[in-house]
Amino acid sequence: MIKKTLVAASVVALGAGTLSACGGDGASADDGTITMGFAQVGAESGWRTANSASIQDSAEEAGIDLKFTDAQQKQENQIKAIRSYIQQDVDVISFSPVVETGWDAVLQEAKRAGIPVILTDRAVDTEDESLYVSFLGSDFVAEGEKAGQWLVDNAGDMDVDGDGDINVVELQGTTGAAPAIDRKEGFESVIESDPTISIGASQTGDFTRDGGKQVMEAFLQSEDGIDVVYAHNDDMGLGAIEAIEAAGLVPGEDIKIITIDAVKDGMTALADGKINYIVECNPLLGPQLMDLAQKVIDGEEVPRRVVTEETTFTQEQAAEALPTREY
Ligand code: GZL
Ligand code: ZN
Repeated sequence: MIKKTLVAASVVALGAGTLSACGGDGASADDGTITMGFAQVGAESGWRTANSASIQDSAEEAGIDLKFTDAQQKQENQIKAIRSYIQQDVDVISFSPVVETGWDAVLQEAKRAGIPVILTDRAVDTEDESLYVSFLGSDFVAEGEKAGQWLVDNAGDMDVDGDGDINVVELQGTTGAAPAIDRKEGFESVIESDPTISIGASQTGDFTRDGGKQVMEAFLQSEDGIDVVYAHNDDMGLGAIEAIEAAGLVPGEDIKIITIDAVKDGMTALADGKINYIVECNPLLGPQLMDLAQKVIDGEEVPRRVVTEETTFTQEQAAEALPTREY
């Protein structure tokens, strides 16, 4: 049984990231193995697949007993999974919230059960800071800013149809998801510095390849003079490439493409010249998550926010990086 470090309720400072849970006994085996319940978003993209593998492999490495569920991108399924972990009285709960809002009730239940929660990948929008002990994930606003900055820096080559304006169509991620909201915000905050750049159309492709393809097919019908596609992830960018090629156009030349993630399929398209720039979003959160979980269970101080390291890739850099790419 994990001995939860019990402290008098009055000194439990959940918000500061110091957590000494007081509540029921952990569901762990007698040998002190930590049990973690992880409620994953789904399997919607190459990024998610790499993220799940990192979490599962790292749990094994760390000797953490992992219970893992895939919510098929539905919030109600994630909430159900978290409730089941509370029922099983796991030692720690972690999840990537598919959307930012609607989590307070179930996180209150976890708090009442004395089970610490670690957020990974995406953030929740809550007033109650005590509902989770740490958030490990990328800075999505910065990712959008990097994408916008590359477009501004290369504006001279981006007005493909030569009409004097750079007309961008945007493939947004899942409506209400932190990466979709923040990547849009970051991108727009940078491109507003160049009055020739504007977003002519913007719609969600739900982070999937099929979603990106369908929305791009519609944009190719409804929008004239598309110069650039800004896709919130590689998978939607890859779907857009299919639509652009089906329309007899050359992706990366007739229409420039900027995406975010830098998963293998995206990097391959970048190296092949079908995508022009990718901002990396690192999915390999597993090792840091397991380290945070161990610290939380041991009652050690953990940072409230851990921002993942990540970079950007041009076509030349992708060709160099591909052979040794982990995901
Ligand atoms: C970002 C992650 C996003 C990826 C998409 O951290 O939440 O969800 O960018 C994935 O590929 O579907
Ligand atoms: Zn133009």
